[in-house]
Amino acid sequence: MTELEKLAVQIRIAAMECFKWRGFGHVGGSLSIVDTLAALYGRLMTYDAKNPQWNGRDYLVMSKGHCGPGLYAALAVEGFFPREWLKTLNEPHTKLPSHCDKNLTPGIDMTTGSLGQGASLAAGMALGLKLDGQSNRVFCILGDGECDEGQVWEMVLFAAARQLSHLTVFVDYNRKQLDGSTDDVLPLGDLREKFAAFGWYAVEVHGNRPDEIAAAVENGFQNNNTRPMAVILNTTKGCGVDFIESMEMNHHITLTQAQADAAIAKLEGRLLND
Ligand SMILES: Cc1ncc(C[n+]2csc(CCOP(=O)(O)OP(=O)(O)O)c2C)c(N)n1
Ligand SMILES: [Mg+2]
Repeated sequence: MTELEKLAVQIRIAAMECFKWRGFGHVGGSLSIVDTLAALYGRLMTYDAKNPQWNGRDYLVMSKGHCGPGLYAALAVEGFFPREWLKTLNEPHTKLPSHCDKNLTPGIDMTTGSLGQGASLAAGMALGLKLDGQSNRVFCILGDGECDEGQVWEMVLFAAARQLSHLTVFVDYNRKQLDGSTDDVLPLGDLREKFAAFGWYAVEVHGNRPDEIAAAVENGFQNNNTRPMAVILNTTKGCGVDFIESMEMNHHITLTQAQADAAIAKLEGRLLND
């Protein structure tokens, strides 16, 4: 395994720990985005885990805010806060609510949960930085179901018009949303083509291969300095945990501690056997 692949396994282990103590949650969408989080925190983003508010950092907006637990797992692995916190997901007075809250969690840059809003917020952050002459990058993660929101397409128009070249948007194209497949609910078609037609630098990658994701983004940084970048991630919802991957509906599921422990043991085995 490559370093980024190992990091992705570590993040999946931490995510399963987090869900294990709560017993339920948005497991599918948290797991499908882990490889992007490994690419971001392992290679692409500039940050200081000991000083999360450092103003030289890059920003991440988890616009599909229900996948907060996937991001908390990455932040715990990177040392933004003690790993013990993962046991408190969504409990009263927790610092790790089910959806992202920038006022509660070190390393969370934007409060999200109402789908579509994070897209506009990320574009606003990128515009603000640009107006201030700052070079910090803003990354944003959207769900494919989230792309049903009109607000997303307003942002796509706006970011291209304002040449927000320091904005990179990932779309987790896992083909599933809350209660069905995206093709059944509202087909999105070729998302790469759509972003390109709106004036974006747009690429499509295997979204569960962290090195491929990182290379595509770095390539974009080198070859484009006027357009915002869209990275369409072809992913599997629930990726990395077999029994969750194979569920038809794995958006919000219950999980016993034994199931979580078995998944964690299997993931730990992958690290040991490497
Ligand atoms: C504005 C808004 N409408 C509805 C919801 C309820 N909701 C939470 S997750 C979800 C489905 C999202 O699907 P997708 O974007 O594909 O996420 P993923 O597959 O990555 O979990 C919905 C409808 C919401 N959070 N915000
Ligand atoms: Mg989806």
